[in-house]
Amino acid sequence: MNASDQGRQRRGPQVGPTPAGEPDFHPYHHPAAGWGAAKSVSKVLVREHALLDGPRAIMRMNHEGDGFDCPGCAWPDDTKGLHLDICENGIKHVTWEMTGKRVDRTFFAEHSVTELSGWSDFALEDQGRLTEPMVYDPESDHYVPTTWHDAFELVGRTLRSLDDPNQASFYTSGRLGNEATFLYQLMVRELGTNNLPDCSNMCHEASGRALDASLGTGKGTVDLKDWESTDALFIMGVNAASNAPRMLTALAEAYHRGAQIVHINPLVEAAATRTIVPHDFLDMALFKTTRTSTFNIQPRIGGDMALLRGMAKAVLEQAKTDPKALDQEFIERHTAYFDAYRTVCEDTSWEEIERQSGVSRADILHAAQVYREADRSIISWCLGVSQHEHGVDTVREIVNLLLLRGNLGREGAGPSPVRGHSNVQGNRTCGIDHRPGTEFLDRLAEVCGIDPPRKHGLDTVNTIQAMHRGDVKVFVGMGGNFALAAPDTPYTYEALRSCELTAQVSTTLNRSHLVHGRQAVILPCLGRTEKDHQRGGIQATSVEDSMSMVHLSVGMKRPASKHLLSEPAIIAGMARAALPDSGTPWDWYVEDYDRIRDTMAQVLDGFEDCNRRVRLPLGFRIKQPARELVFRTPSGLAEFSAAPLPDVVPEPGTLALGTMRSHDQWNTTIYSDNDRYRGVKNLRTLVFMNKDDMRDRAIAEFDPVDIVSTAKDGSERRLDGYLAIPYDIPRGCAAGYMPEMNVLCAISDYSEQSDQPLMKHLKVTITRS
Ligand SMILES: Nc1nc2c(c(=O)[nH]1)N[C@H]1C(S)=C(S)[C@@H](COP(=O)(O)OP(=O)(O)OC[C@H]3O[C@@H](n4cnc5c(=O)[nH]c(N)nc54)[C@H](O)[C@@H]3O)O[C@H]1N2
Ligand SMILES: Nc1nc2c(c(=O)[nH]1)N[C@H]1C(S)=C(S)[C@@H](COP(=O)(O)OP(=O)(O)OC[C@H]3O[C@@H](n4cnc5c(=O)[nH]c(N)nc54)[C@H](O)[C@@H]3O)O[C@H]1N2
Ligand SMILES: [Mo]
Repeated sequence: MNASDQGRQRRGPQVGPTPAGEPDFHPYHHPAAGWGAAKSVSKVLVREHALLDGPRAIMRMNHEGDGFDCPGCAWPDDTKGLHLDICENGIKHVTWEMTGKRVDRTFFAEHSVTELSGWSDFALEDQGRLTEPMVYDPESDHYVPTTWHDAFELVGRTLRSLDDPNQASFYTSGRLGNEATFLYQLMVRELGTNNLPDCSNMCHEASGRALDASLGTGKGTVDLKDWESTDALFIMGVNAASNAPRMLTALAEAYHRGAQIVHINPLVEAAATRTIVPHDFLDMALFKTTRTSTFNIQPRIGGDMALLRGMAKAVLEQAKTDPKALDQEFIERHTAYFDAYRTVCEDTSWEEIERQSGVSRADILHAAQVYREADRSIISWCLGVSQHEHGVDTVREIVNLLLLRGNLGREGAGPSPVRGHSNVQGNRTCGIDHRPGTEFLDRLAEVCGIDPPRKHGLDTVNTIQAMHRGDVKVFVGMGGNFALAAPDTPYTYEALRSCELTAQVSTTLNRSHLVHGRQAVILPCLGRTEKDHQRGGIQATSVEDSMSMVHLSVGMKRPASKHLLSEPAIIAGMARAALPDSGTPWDWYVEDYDRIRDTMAQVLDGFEDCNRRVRLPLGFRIKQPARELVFRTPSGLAEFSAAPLPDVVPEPGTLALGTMRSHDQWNTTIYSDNDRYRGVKNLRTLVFMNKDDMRDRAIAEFDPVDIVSTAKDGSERRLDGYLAIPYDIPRGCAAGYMPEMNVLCAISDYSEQSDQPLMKHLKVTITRS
């Protein structure tokens, strides 16, 4: 650990900008989106010098035919065709990529790595776009320019020198387009390893595992049309107004239609109140607001499974006198293990359900009534449900509840996870999986003529531990910001620093370039908004959204620098250098991405004829067997689960702390230290607490507090001097921002069910500093 890291230890990393003023907190009472959003957008456009290009690009974003896919979240595009479906945070995100600022060789000559290590993450990213490949020079402690050829040679040579290909690990952040993804996993498997950790290991791993076990598919089964026709929406553990803002439009439409909208979240987030429909300019002009909620429930952190169990119990109790409460025919024809589930519901007492959920029986009964009275229901969720010890059981409980009333395989009904990064779902579809299936590997072997390894590889947490032990010596980061996004910041830093080589493919400067191995390279790539010229002309890349729609994205902007390469070209360059005897036509693939898609069509389920279908106006939807009531489970049926309720009630004196995003950030990229919808200004180093929990500890608003987490193995981690904010959150719960709070998340604290770090449920004590 170097000196600047030590200084950062107690107060944690300085991630956000230096505050522009005094911290401020005033609960927000305005609708989500609308003019506040518009104002915030114009500020970003000015700051990034993108006033001319910005608006032009925004008009092309998410457009049918020739636009580029918003590189922001994975919410699907409007199905009604040509439609300007944009949001504040999508615009901020695009503008960040299109910034006029540049990180060039002069910048690196002026600032050593040690100096840059003392900068905030905000300041690093704020330097703008990387412009040419750079290699770390240990003599001078500076990054110095290198050629693409030499950079690839360094990566190739180091990979070739390993005793075992499993000594390398290849991370993916969910931005990577499908074609690059396919080439990347092909290279990695041709090298001989399945070490393919990805951001999904920290995100929706639990959802994938649960849906797979229950329904034989790793994905949700509904699309936007279903959202448009459902009678009841249950929105769990997502801050949609900030993280999936285009959902606001769907919620407002649902409300107008008379649908019920139940939000389940320890915090009443802005999407659970009212909105001004983000792209309805008339509504904006008239300040016309629409409600986006009919009922809000605030469970304790981790209390969702008990709440869902209570709803199921209520439905089953009702069924004793009202046979229509259940869809008996559906249960008999399409499901297995119903009796075991009914028994576990009957055996779970209401007292236990109320205690574990933190919700009154009356409120649970009301939610159950909404569910029972709806002909068609959708349950949607995000990280508030998945990043827990019992994330898999909880998502399976969501499916259990849906199955009771046959809410599957028909319009307006089903499970609908909200995915994170814009192509995180496509990454998994196209082979980023450390536990690949036999069928997929067989086809990859046959079509691509390689002999892929069969042994499962390392995920994110296991990669960090293996680097720390010295078992993994090469780390390749395909996008993302691994150093800061991963749990246990100091431990992850040590792990990365013990590597022989770290190679980062990135668009902007970030922490992962400064926390590096003995050798390090930065490989700067084109962003999604930029024109990708190859021998075969301008290339398009395909992406898959949260609802399994695959469509093309075409960049339209002049690249940030003439030295940038596309991600497929960078992968091909590394592959050629690492696999000199490869029979894979790497360069031929990169000349024309249609050729990659032709191979994908032969290997990937649901990609048949994809070159034609992806060019249809709205692209194509990957077939979902579960949607057709075909279940690839051991029983061939949808399987109820009957897990016991976990104990999530904090021990006396301790609190359950969840880490989350502010409104003005994209994961590790921080736009400002404001969190508009939660009423916070000029402050990120905060902790939201219940006012009674504050009173018990003699903590007043803005008092500095010390937060100490205790890991499963008993070890402690701490952050000192965070400011306490009284907030409408259940007793025993607290919340603060990622990535700062990763310092509190022990590497050993991951779910036994999914290996996901417990980022939403840290056991902490909080005392006045
Ligand atoms: N603008 C913007 N958009 C983004 C991102 C971004 O950083 N910025 N990140 C993208 C990515 S990668 C992802 S994965 C998604 C993340 O989207 P979210 O899941 O919305 O992300 P978080 O900010 O972690 O918010 C978690 C939410 O869960 C709630 N919560 C916490 N604990 C619990 C619990 O025990 N039960 C329930 N029911 N709720 C709980 C919190 O109050 C909060 O509302 O967003 C994507 N979109
Ligand atoms: N405590 C805590 N930690 C968390 C979470 C949490 O809720 N709490 N959430 C977790 C989740 S859900 C996720 S998804 C991870 C996010 O983890 P990551 O995906 O690893 O992190 P990001 O911050 O999204 O990555 C940002 C970087 O990506 C690079 N980048 C941007 N666009 C492109 C591109 O087009 N190509 C390439 N090659 N690079 C690009 C830029 O250099 C930028 O600095 O964090 C996880 N960490
Ligand atoms: Mo994510």
